[in-house]
Amino acid sequence: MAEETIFSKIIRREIPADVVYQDELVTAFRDIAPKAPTHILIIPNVLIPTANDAQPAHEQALGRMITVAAKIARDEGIAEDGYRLIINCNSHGGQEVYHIHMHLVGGQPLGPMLA
Ligand code: DGP
Repeated sequence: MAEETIFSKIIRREIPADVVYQDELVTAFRDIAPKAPTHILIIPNVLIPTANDAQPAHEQALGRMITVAAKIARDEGIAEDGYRLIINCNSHGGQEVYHIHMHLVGGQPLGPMLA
């Protein structure tokens, strides 16, 4: 069994976070240390530690993360100019929190890499 992270507490609303979207599969909230005017994390409600742990049974939640990202981008007014979706995996990928998450970053032109 993978160990819960602080993100499980955010899903259950046990600690404060600026949650912008939640449904039965995913939760989205503003990053605590934004690297762009819009920086939102989209996570599955089920604990999947890294991209390496993704299973066929997770495909609905993982797919929902992208459709929700697109909805949030529209809501934030950044869809037309564009944005970046990033999933970091393990140490070389720069992953700090071991509950898979998609960064939605935008609101300004982005450099070659930003996460
Ligand atoms: P990564 O390096 O891909 O694992 O990114 C983890 C991100 O999670 C990082 O941008 C900061 C954010 N983060 C970490 N702890 C918290 C928290 O307690 N609340 C919120 N809103 N964001 C957090």
